[in-house]
Amino acid sequence: MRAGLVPIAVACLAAVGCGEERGNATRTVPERVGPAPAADPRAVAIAAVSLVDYALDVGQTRVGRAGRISFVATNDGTVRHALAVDAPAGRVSTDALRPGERATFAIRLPPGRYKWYCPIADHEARGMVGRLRVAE
Ligand SMILES: [Cu+2]
Repeated sequence: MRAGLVPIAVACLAAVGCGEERGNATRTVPERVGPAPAADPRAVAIAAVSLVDYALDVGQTRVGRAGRISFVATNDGTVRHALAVDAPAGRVSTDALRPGERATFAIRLPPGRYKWYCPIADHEARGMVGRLRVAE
């Protein structure tokens, strides 16, 4: 019996590192859901989103402060999902997340209203879309 010898995948060992700078956005690779979200420490706010079949289950649709906002997306559905935000410099998105995976990215957003959605297949049309308001 080899109980307890379940291999644990460590996502951050690759030479490319855990985060990825692209413009002013940083992203993490998908990881299994752990006890705490890996939010960007420089973020002024965290927007957490639960991706379900087929909706964005959001804790809030308003962020009270503009600036660097950390998006934490968890796939609580049964198929692959991702979270995308239409930011001023273009779309920023997580990779496709398998059920039970989580990923984050952080982007600097000025005050305004931003679309966030699942960019996979027809999921946006099926209801995985919303608006996030960033206050002054
Ligand atoms: Cu989806």
